[in-house]
Amino acid sequence: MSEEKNIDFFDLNKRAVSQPLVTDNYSADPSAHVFDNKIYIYPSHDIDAGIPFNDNGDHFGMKDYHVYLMNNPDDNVAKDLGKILDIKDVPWAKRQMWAPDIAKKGNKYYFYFPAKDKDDIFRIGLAISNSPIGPFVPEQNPIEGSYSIDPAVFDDNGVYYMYFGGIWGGQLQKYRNNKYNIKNDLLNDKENAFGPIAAKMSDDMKSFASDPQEIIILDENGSPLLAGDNERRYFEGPWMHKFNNKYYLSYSTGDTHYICYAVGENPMGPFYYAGRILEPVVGWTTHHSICEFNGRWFLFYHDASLSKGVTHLRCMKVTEIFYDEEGLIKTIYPYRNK
Ligand code: FUB
Repeated sequence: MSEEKNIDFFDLNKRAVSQPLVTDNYSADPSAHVFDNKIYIYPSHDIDAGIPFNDNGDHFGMKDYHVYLMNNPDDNVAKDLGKILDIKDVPWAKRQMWAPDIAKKGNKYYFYFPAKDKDDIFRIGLAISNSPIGPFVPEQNPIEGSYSIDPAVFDDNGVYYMYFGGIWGGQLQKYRNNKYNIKNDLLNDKENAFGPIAAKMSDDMKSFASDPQEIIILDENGSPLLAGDNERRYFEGPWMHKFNNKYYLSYSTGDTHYICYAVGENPMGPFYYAGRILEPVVGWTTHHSICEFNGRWFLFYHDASLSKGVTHLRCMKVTEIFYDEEGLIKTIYPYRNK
C-alpha cells in the first residue's frame, strides 16, 4: 500500500478498519499509554516543512509535540490537550522531532524524543513533568550515549528499558558497538540484520544504566534474521509489551511496510520472529504502539489517508488486536476487501 498514486480515497476510507483520531492537524507514530485509567497519546506532530522527499527523511521536519486524550478507544476520537514541547525550548536540538515516547515513574512523567543536533546527528532527549499533560521541562543535553531514533520505554515491573534505533534516515547504519563512523553503512544482504538497540534506564530515568546493546531477532531455525530479509528484519519503530509473561517486541520493516513482532522470555532478548501484526497502510511509513485498556489490547498506528497519501502528513488511528490460544497476534488488514 505504499504506492499512493491512483488510490480512490473515498473507497479506501470506507474500507478502513478505523478512522483518523484527529482531523484538524496531522499526527503520526502514536505512543499510547494508560495513566489513571485514561489513554494518553504522544504522537509526532507532522507538518509540511516544505522540504522535498528524500531517503534521509528530511521532509519529516517536525518542530513540536502535542498530547492527546482518549477516554474510550471505541470512540475513534482523541482530544488535543495542546503543545507539550517545542524545539526552540530544547537547547541541543536543531531539527526533526521524530517519534517520541513517555514513561511514568513515581509521580513523574519522562518524555523521550529524538531530534537532530547541531551536527545533524540524531540523539535522544528527555523532558520531565509532574503531569501527563505537561508542562515538560527539557534537559539541557541529550541522553549521554544515545543515538538514532524512535525511543520506546518499557516498564517491566519497575525496571525500565529503552529500545531505539532505525536504519536509513534514522542513521543506525552509521554505528557499530555504539560508535559512530561516517564510513559505516547498510549491511550486505547475507549479513545479520541490524536489531533495535536497548538499554536499562538509570534510577533517575535520565541516563542509561548500562551500555546499549543490540537486540537479536531469530528466525524459526534459531538463526539471526539477515539484512536481506526485508519482509521480516528490523527497520525502525520498536515497541515492547508483555502478554502472558512473554515479551513481545514489535517493529516496522520500513521499505516493506509491515508491522511485525518477535517473542522472547527476556526484555533484552533474544526474540523469535512470530509474524505480522499489521499489513501495509497507505503512505510509506508505518509505526505503532500497543497498549492494554480495561482488559482489551489496542494497536495505535497511522496511515496517510487524511492527506490523501502525502508521505509526511499522517493521521493516527486505533484498532483492537486479538491473540490466538498460543499467544500469536492475529494479523490486521487495515482496509477491508471490497
Ligand atoms: O515520524 C518520523 C519517522 O517516520 C519516525 O521516527 C519513524 O518511525 C517513521 O514513522
